[in-house]
Amino acid sequence: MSRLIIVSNRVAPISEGGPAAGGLAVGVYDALKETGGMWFGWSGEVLSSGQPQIQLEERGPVTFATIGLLRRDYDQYYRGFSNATLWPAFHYRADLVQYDRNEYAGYCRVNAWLAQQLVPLLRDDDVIWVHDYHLIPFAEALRAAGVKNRIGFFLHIPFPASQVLLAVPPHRELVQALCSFDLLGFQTKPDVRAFCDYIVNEAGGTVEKRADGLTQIEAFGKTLCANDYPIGVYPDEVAELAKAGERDKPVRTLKATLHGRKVIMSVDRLDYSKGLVERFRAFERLLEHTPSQRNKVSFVQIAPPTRADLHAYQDIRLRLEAESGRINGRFAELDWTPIWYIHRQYERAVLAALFRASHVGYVTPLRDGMNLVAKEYVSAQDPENPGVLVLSRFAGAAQELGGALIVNPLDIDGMADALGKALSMPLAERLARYNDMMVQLRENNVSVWRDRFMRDLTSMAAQVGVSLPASVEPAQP
Ligand code: ADQ
Repeated sequence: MSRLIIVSNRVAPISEGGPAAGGLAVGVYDALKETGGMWFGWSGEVLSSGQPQIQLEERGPVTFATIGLLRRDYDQYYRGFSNATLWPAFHYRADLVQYDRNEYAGYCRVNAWLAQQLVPLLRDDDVIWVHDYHLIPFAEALRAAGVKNRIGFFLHIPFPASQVLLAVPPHRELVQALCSFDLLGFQTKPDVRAFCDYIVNEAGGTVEKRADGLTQIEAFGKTLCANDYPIGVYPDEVAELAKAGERDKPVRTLKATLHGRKVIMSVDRLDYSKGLVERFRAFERLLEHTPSQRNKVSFVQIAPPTRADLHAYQDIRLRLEAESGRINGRFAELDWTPIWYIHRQYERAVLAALFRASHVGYVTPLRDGMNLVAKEYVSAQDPENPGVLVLSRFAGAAQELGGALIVNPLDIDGMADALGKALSMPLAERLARYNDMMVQLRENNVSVWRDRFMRDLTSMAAQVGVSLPASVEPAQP
């Protein structure tokens, strides 16, 4: 039987229900544990010397195949080109892009090396699904090693407008490498449009909509397809977790400490793309302009630090510490702390219960491929008395969650108004918005995301006579 092989930069150390600060880890593991297969990638270990060896570990239907990275590879491929060049550029922060051609060479070298490590583990009929910006050259490297299997790619982060992508010096090589995949998946239609715009206007290729809805691309001598596949969550599972977590200590403590005050809740990895500074200022603006809200509401921001060895991340951390201290100093009273700023990870059940206990989900990234927190917040609500989601128009999730109060995260007054509206929204309107969003979340859960992508990838395989994983039916035209 054919297998699904997932390749991602990091194979997450996931335990059921445990903390997992990262949307890719959450989405991919939820998808893989149902079908079974192999998950290949970096173990998270950084070795100062030696020859990294693959470790295989079976956990239920999933085989984890992980390998360490040498220090130089980690610095160039992961810390350097992936996170100091691609991440800011793809989140429209050309001002933060740092480029070093040695790091780009390291990025390509590590992709080729990882591909060579995977090759001996592959069977002829495996279907390979590669994830995210760390691995853009991966299909090119597998093809160079003679691999003929179907290979798909899913980009978890936004694909930027051409004029922003041009800020990355090897933009052409990157797009050419993407064209070695058979199927490219993006989070939203605007991402697909941005990619097609580059193909037509910068690469001189062609794009054409097919009868089955896929966009067919001809460029760099290759033919491939692209489509949008918005990643989802399992809303009913999140709701169950939220109910179960209500008895956990952090949730009881939160409720006891609040003395009936309302809660605005945010949960993010600490990242400059998440719009945290603007978010803090909009909360400040609410307190400034609406004195009746003072001592009536607290804002809880949970943000575990990530990529702490990069300057831009140290910078955002310092700015947030300064902002939360300043705002608390300005408004706090002996019995009330306006902003609770917490740097730690929580178990999924605890997070879900915290979402359920809060009146407003405040999710305002400056750019975000999708944003699973927005979907988890809605899913976790009490169906009889749901909270309100305030959501940035620049999160991919805004394309689906029309029942949220959609805001522009650069409009501080607009966000403060939306917070005020959310805090006083009548039950009937909250219910209507919640029910509307839950229909959408149930229709497009993680299985649907995985199955749509796999169907499209394997139906292409069927056309060329490659056999398919038994669990995945080819798409009907
Ligand atoms: P991320 O940028 O990591 O993901 P997001 O989609 O919000 O962003 O996922 C974060 C995940 O980590 C959520 O499931 C959340 O519950 C969890 N998490 C966050 N903080 C946590 C904490 N303190 N403790 C425990 N868990 C925590 C990338 C892209 C997104 C895209 C996802 C999936 O940047 O745009 O939605 O991949 O494709």
